[in-house]
Amino acid sequence: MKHKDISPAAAFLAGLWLFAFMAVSVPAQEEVSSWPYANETKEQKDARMAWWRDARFGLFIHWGVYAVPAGTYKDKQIGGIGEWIMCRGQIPIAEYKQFARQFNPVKYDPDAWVKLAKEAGMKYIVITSKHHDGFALFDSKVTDWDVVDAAPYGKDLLKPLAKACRKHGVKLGFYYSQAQDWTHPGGAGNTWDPAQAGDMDEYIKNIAAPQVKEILTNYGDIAVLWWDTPYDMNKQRADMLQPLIALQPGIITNNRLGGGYPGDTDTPEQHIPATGLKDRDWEACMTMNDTWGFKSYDHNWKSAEMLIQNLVDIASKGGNYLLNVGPTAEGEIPQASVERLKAVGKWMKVNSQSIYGTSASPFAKLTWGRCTQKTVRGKTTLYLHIFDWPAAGKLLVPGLRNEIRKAVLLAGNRKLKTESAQDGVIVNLPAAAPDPVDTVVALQIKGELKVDKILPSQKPDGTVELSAALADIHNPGYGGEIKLETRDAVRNLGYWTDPRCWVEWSYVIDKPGKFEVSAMVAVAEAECPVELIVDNAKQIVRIPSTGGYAAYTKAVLGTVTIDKAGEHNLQLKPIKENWQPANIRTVLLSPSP
Ligand code: H79
Repeated sequence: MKHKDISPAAAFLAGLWLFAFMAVSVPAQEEVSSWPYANETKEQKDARMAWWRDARFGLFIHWGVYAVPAGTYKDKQIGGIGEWIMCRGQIPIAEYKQFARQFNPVKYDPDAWVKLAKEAGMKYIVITSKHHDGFALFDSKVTDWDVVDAAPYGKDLLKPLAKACRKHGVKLGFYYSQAQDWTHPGGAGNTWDPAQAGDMDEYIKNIAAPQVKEILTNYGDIAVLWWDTPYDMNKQRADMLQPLIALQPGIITNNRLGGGYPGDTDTPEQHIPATGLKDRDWEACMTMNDTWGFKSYDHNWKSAEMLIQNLVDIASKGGNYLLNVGPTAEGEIPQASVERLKAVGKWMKVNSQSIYGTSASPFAKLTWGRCTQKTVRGKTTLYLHIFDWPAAGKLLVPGLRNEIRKAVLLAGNRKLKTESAQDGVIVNLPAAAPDPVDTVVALQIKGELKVDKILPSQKPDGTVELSAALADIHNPGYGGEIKLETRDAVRNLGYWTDPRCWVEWSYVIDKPGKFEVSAMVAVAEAECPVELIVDNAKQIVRIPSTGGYAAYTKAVLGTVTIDKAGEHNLQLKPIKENWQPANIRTVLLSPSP
């Protein structure tokens, strides 16, 4: 099916399909002829990925003509992400092109942008060389739809950025929308303007491929090529682009080329995978508000605290964080973004060694925060990221069996006392948290890391408490997200407005039997139906209304039989119809007669 033939509704569904596609990795095709790294050894791959794995934190920049309408078309605020305004507003090409005449970024200061990224602790930048609207931020010889020919500014925007990156030692990557192109004939995604009709193979051959060659040739070392939305891509089309990456030896590409090519990195968008992604390098790309490209009225900014905890959460799961800014048409990064990047940088100044070059946590789940780890010349350091400061000043590192060489608070380099206990290692902390957002303890251990996996288990009375902090949270990205928040000093699974979000816990049972499942919940409106799944056995249960979002009550959900000792799993999945947002503090399994 050619994209021209599909209705907007079908296009929307295709968008959703695409979005689902992004969440999973692409299976490699048997024949990977044009993949330049097809015969790479593990050692070569590790060497090529080394800087990227070390970096853990990068800046995404979405910048283009869409910053001119900035979310408003014909006096109407257009919903959704700002760089999609042409599509969402069904703006004819001729009309959209007029916006370029106001794209005049006279305040563009690439040196300041790179310095800001560096100050935030970021090691690389990925900028939209061309987004879905087809507009190039560089001087392209194959089109006039670029900043040099179509905008009053008239200068290549990527050249000075490349220069600034080189000067400050920050790696540079290019985002390139290879499939969707709403202005060049034949590009995918434009269902509203017949002026864009054309052959996609020709578009790839005459626009996308030459432009990719341009961005990989004219700007010095390029560290990353970030493909996006492989709409209507197939192997034949991908094969016109893939070989070009050989122009930049060692370049890293993501999983969004299409045609069956997995690339180097998986790219969860707008969400953090519950437990990371196994056996794949991955990078969560996320916005600071609700748009990538600048929207004048989007003030829904995440707090700096949340950005720091996201960075840590991602690192603790072995991934990179690509955090976005959307500069204005004048060339300014919004002040709200600047402030947040500086706040993250302030935290990084003290704690960056707990991020750079680290790998995923060796622990199952920690009630008080996250953990990252690093082994240098055989010596392992665990970085304990304390989000929730323990009241008694004693931090249990559950299941850790090593002797401790040294424990240090990164804030102030203060040495801490530790002791071994039955459940693990206890770190003695000062009474107050030096940093309430995330105080980091560097725990240098002796010998090879030894950790017993400790899961929630039965108390002497046979109950198992599954607390909010121990839940694996599954958020889909785009839409609502469950947030692990603190309410009245208690951790809570909140903002559960989207029925696609769900949670699960792992735990251990040593005295099997029949259990009553209850939960400490607060639900305002009406009862909400949810699937309670224990070890794949599903039942539909109802969380009753408790009369308010702050009115926590213990609600009995149902009864389950667990007849084997060992590790088990419990999931709560909303039923779409009649879903009511629920606040959940804990789920409790209690032996039942
Ligand atoms: O560049 C950013 C987005 O513009 C781009 N990827 C990030 C890095 C992107 N393009 N498509 N998608 C992501 C998939 C998302 C599609 C959806 Fe929608 C968002 C489906 C529903 C909401 C797009 C916007 C289609 C309808 C509104």
